[in-house]
Formats: sequence, structure tokens, C-alpha cells
Amino acid sequence: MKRRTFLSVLMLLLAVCHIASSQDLKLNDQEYFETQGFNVLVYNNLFTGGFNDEKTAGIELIHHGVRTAQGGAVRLSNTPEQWDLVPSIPTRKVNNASNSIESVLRYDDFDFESRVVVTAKGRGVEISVYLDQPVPTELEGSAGFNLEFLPSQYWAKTYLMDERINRFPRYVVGNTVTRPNTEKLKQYKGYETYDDRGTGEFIDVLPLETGRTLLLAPDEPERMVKITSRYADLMLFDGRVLAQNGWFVVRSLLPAGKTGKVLTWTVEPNAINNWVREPNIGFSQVGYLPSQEKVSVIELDKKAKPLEKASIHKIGEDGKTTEVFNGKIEPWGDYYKYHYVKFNFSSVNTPGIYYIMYGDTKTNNFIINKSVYDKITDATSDIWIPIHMNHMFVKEGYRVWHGEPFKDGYLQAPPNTDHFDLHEQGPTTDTEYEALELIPGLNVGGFFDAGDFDIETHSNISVVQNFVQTWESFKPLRDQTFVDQEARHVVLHRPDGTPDILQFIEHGTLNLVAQAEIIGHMAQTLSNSVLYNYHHLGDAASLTDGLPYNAELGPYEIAADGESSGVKDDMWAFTSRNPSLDLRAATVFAAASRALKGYNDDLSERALTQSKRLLKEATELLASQPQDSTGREWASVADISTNLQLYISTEEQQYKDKFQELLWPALDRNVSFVILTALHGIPHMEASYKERLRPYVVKYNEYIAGLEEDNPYGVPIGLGNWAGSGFIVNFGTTISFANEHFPDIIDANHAYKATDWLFGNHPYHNYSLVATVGAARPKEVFYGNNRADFSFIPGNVAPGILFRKPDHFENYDDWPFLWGQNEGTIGGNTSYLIFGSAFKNLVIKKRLDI
Ligand SMILES: [Ca+2]
Ligand SMILES: [Ca+2]
Ligand SMILES: [Ca+2]
Repeated sequence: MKRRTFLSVLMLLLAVCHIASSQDLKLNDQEYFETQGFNVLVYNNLFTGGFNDEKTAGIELIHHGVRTAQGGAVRLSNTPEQWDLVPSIPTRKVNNASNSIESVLRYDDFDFESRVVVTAKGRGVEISVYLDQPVPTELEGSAGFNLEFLPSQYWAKTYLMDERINRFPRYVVGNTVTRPNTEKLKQYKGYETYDDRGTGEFIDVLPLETGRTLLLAPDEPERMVKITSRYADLMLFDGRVLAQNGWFVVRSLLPAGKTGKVLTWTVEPNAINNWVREPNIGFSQVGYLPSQEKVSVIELDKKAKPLEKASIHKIGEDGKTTEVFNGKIEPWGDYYKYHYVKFNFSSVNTPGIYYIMYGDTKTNNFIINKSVYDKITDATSDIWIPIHMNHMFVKEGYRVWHGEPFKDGYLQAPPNTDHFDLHEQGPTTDTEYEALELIPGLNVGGFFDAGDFDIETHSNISVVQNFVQTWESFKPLRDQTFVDQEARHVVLHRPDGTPDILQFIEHGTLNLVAQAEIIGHMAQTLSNSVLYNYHHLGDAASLTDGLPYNAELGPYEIAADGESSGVKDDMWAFTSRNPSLDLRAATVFAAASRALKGYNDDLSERALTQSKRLLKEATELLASQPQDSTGREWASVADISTNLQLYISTEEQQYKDKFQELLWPALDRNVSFVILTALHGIPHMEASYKERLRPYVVKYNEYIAGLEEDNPYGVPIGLGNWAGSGFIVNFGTTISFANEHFPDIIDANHAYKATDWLFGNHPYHNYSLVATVGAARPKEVFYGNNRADFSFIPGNVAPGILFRKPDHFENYDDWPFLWGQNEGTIGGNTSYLIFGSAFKNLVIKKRLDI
């Protein structure tokens, strides 16, 4: 008896000690659970359905600095894909007194609500699901609580379900069953992510394991998590069976016919005692010019005590290293989750190979030399851009990047179509074509949008504009690409006597002119008609079967003559007329016409003809629209730019007047947003224009100075759902042009902040965000169309450092599938071409000054 009392007291004491432990989870003022080593976020990031369900929402774990789990919520399938239904979270209550967060999860389609309560318990959290009404009958066996773990952080590590030892598979090899489509719950807006090949069945995934206690990664303290479930079995699924971007899913079904507390999990991530995150030493992986300013921004755990000094070491030709500089660490301060200090080593200016030492942390090497930036656009122009040429066969060495896509052409999208890639066909076709009729001739030229294979007309317009601007401003004669439009054949690394940029202008113009000539105006997009081939991963030429759809044939049947098929996979042209888009096309046609003259005179003339026609028609259409309609909303930067381009092309006073009428108030509203367009106007306006612009350039310089206060990197950092490399490219371009026109106001050195950021001086890690580009440590995985291979397409610029609410920046370099941080777009990468060209121009000028 006595002994039992003693034990009870001891246990109580232990429990008290445990409660007092400094590593217990606490709700912080950012409204998430925190302890050193891990954070539990509870609906700080919400699901939004359809396009935005991209594994960045729900209950999330940030484990020793890496967001390793997300998607914690009541879900309706074993391994939910993008476009599966997601719950809305109408209420979320943070209760500091009880150390808990309570949220209501709701599925409108089934009038189904649950309450998820997450409570800190010692070193972990308890997650409970409450129901006021039982699970609706149609969701019995489907509604369950899921939490998803990142495969790249768990594969090849061990796990134990109850006592059974196992290993997370490096590649998905799992068991599946097929079930009748009648049992498949509807997907977002009724879309279907799969092609059932006429079977009437869908694939469901079977669990890898089932039990009550799951221990993940006991062999890796940074990733070890223990999950126990009190009332229901835990099942472990491999989400990669259905979709390469799937995660490992831990799931318990909600019981049928029950109310009250129906499910309780305890989730206990391991926190390493006294863990402190390694410093992230930012620097340019491409290297530095001898004369330029060189500042490393070092990102530190708030628990880390900043060091006094850091040092630079030179690697000699004999392979030996010598310390050549040591200097003081300057404090900057806190920015979101971390603390930042700076290390200025500008005085190191002898060409050579170097690395940085900060305490025990040694970086990889970098170069100081006059030539480091010479090739920063070559991978983009020689490789990334030609690989994205649509309707062509593209070869590099022994490798075929893709065959000729979309030989089946494009069908007229039916009226009233709401498209999954955020387009719509309005109530009429606005063409002479019937719904689903082939519009012949559109499968020519154009560039793939991004990691997908559609032609976004507005992006393709910007792309041609970017190419023409690069050509007219910098005249790059680089020729490393062979383009045969007749044979639809492209070969990389094979010169053909024509500057590549002219061939890119031609290729973009061919598709845009075809749209104008054949449809009569611009299409919004040429895109997929079915969701199951929109997420295509593989050769673009195999996205469709290359045969026009023939309604006379049965499903999946091929005609006897081999010329058509019964596969409904053809792409659609979305043709609702938008006069603002036509007006933008008119400007780019005028620009392309100038550039193509003397190279492809026929296309040059056709572009000019369409420019004049669309300009007239679009102007009339816009004038006939009611004043308050969106068509007359001239206020955006695109409209300011359009009027400038129209003036450059036509020299008509009305466009010059309109340009200035829109420009000055826009500059008053937001100088940093519009200044680049204003700078582009200088060569075309009278001298007084430049003088009127001067005070705005002074204001822009104040904005640049203000960025030094805003964040440790001194660049505009985006906090949106698509990370901000694009802003930084634009920032660098603006500085380059502003310095050219106003060298007395804008210091050229600010442009290095843009290259520094892009090439490695940024939060989370220090890898270059541009694929390859002469960097010592470029990022290795991107969301390109080869993402399923965990690879990259050289020259791609990743959106980069993605912000997750409330205070986390990330960029996965072992997991390509999050587009907001790892994709590259044809618009963004051709903007990088302009930035790189303008920047190199600046550097060459400075080099002459040296
Ligand atoms: Ca797209
Ligand atoms: Ca060429
Ligand atoms: Ca087809």
C-alpha cells in the first residue's frame, strides 16, 4: 500500500515537473503553438479549394525549421488530391486560458460540420473532433481526420505501427483497388481529376499500415513524431499513388451514427534538447565583381547569440586556404521568425575563389572576378525558352525534350464554360465556329505558359513584348538555337545563323497573329478541356493523342484511317472577345512588326495589318462600352504601358496624351509600381517629360532607402501566395533603367541587391533561385514540366521564398511540387531576360569606369 502511495506521489511530482518543462508547447502571440524545435499551426493558413489547394493549409507542423506536415483536417478521402473538396473554416477561436484552438470545419455540399479542438498537452498536442450531428449517411466511411507528412522528409526513414517495424518507401509502390464511380464523392465544382478509360471505376488507395500508435522516424530525431489514437485506428497511406504531388497521409475514419467527441489523437513531435537552427549565411552563389559591394546577410535563430566576427578565406591554386579578411558582424534586427545580422566584406577585391566562415559554419565557395555575371541569361535564353516553344519538336544532344504537341488542334470552347485554370467562355463564342468545332490553324508558334502546357494569350503578348524590348534595347546577337519553322524542329546548342531572339519573336508572333487572323480577335487562352490532362507530367506531345476528336466513334476508338479518334482530349480555344486584350495585342503586333522587318517580312506585314485592324476595332468597342464597365477601366499599369506602346508605334498624339493623363496620377498613387513604365517613356517624349519625372525618381530613391528599414535584404519581399522573385527582378530592372537615365539620383549598386537575392542572399537557405546559371549551389528541384523527376529546366527562375502565415518563409529544394515557390513562367523568365540584359549593360559600363 505504502509503496503504491509513494509511486503515485512520484508520478504526480513527475507530472508537475513535466508541466513546468521549458519545452512544453505554448500558444504564442502569433496564434500558434510553439516550443523550441517545433511549431503547430492550426488553420493559420486556410484551404481555399480548386486552384489553391496546394498543401499549404490546415493543421501544419514546422519541425526543426522545416514545414513537414500539413493538411490536418476532416477530409473526405484517403489521399485527397488538388480539386478534391476542402472544408471552409467559418470560425476559429484561440483560447489562451485553456491553451487551445477550436475551429469549425464545414462542407457546404453535404451540410456537414465538425469541430476540431487542438490543445497543448505537455510536449505535444491533443487533436479532438466533435460532432453535434452524426456524419451524414453519404459520408460514412469517407469522412475522416487526415494529417499529411512530406515524403521527401520521411522517405527511407523507418516507422513503427504499434510494434511493427517498417520503412517509408522512397518511391511509391503501394496497393490499390478500383471502386465504382457511383461511390466517388464529387470533386471541386464537379471537376474530375482522372480518366477512367471507360471502366466506370476510380482508383482508391489501400493503407500501408493500420494500428493505434504510429511512430514516425525514430531513426531521425529532427523528424520523429509519435501519433496515438484513442478511439479509432490510424491508417497510413501513400498519397503518391494517385498523384506525384501526394504526401504520406495518416488518417482515422470518423465513426458512423455518433455525436460528441468522436476522435482523439495525441501528436507528439520530438524536440531536440537545446536545439538551435544552423545559421543561414546568404551570399551570391554566382559570385561578385571585384569592385562591387559585398554584404552577406546571416539569418539566425532568435536563441542563437550573434558572433562578433566572420571571416573570408581564399582557396589558392595549390588548393590551400588562407584567411584573407575578418570583419565585424553588424546587427540588423528581427524580421518575422528569425534574427538577422550582416557581414560586409566589400574590401575583398582580388579575383579568386573564396568561402565565408561564421563560427563553425563554412559556406561553399564562390568566385570574385570581373566576368561572374557575363552568362547569367544564357541558360534562360539557350535552354529554358526554346524548351517552352509550343507546336515544335525540341531536341538537345541525345535527348528529346518533347515531340510536336497538339497536332489535333484546338476546338471552339462551348459557351458558358467555367474553366479550372481560371478562364471562362462567356454566353457566346464571339466567332463563326460552333461549340466544339475545330478551329483550324491555331496550332502554330507560341510558348507553354509555365509548368503546364497551355497558351495564355496575355502572357504570350508580354513575352513577345519582352523579347522585342530586349532586342531593341540590347540587340543580343546570340545564336545557339536552331529553329526550322517549316519542319517544326528545334535543336539546342546548334547555331543556324539567325539571332535566337528574332526566332523567339517570330515564334510568339506566329501564334498571336494566327489567333487574330483566324478567330478575328484574340483568344483568352488555348487550354485543356479536361482536368485529367491539365496536370499532365511527361512529353507535351503525349498530352493529347494528336488525333482530332470524332463524335461518330465510340469512346477511345481510333478511326480505321487513323486520322481521328473517340478520345475527348482535344484542347479548346476560349474565344470570348476582350477589347482590352485586343488593344494589347495591337501594340505587340506593331512592335513585333518592327523587329521582324528584314528577317520575316511576310510575318512582319501580317502583324502590322492585324495591329491596325485590332487597334481600330478595339478602340471602337471600348468606346461603345458603358463608362463604368471594366472594359473602360484604363487605370492599370498595363493600360499605361499599352498607350505608350501605341504612341511608339503610331506616333499619334492621342496615345501620348492618354499615356500622360494616366501616368502622373498613377505615379502620385504608387511610385514604385509605375516608375519602370514611366522610365520607358523617356526616349519617346520631349525633354520636359524627363524633368517632370525627376521628383518621382527622387521619391523612388527614398522608397529604395526605406526597404533597408523594412527588411534585412533591402529588396521588396512579396508575402503573397506566389512568392516574390518577380518583384525583385522588376526592382532590379527598374534600378538599371533608372540609373541609366538618372545616375545622379539612383545608385547602380542597388541593382546588386536583386542579383544577390536571386543568387542566394535570402531567407531559408542560400541556394541560387535560378536553375544552374554558373552558381556554385543552384536550387536542384523546380516545378517545371519535368517536376515528377525531381529535376529542373536550366535558366528557370523560381518564385522562390514563399511566405506562410503568420511568420514562416520557405523554399523546398527536395520537393518540387509547390508552384507558389518552385514554378517558373514564360512571362517571369522573359522578364528575367530583360533584367539580366539591363544588369549586364550596367555592369559593363561600370567595368569600363574601373
Ligand atoms: Ca496555365
Ligand atoms: Ca538561332
Ligand atoms: Ca485528340
